[in-house]
Amino acid sequence: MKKLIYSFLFAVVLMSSCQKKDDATPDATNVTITSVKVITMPLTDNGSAWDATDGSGADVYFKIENASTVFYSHPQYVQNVTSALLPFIQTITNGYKLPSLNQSYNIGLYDYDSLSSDDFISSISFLPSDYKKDRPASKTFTNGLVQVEVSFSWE
Ligand SMILES: [Ca+2]
Ligand SMILES: [Ca+2]
Repeated sequence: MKKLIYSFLFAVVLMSSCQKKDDATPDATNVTITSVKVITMPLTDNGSAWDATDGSGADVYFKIENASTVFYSHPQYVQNVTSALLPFIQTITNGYKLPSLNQSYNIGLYDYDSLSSDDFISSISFLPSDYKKDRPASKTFTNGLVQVEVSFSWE
């Protein structure tokens, strides 16, 4: 018996990739915090000086943190903050890339105290994924007496 060998010609179907021309910027997958501007903050600790020893104002720096982790602590403080020093900006050299967009972060303001543990002043909180569509260059957050503008770099 002879086997008949049939050759088949397969037509190559070009898959059209259905690429949509989308003008909208895609959702961001990462965000880097580049600076924090303190616009307002409580200048006293419920009426008392932040530094009771010399009656001076707070020596302010910020942390990026949540309830369990300090992700970043700014290495410099602005000394003896009074209303005349507001607003001030603290810039993060090379920025700090957040580990995830899908968890909340606090920007905590602290009063550096050389002889005791630093005083917590106040904080604002945000969830980066809320802004991944809009990719704002900066966003102002308010919590009571505290108003902070956070600058972002999205990618
Ligand atoms: Ca203090
Ligand atoms: Ca002080």
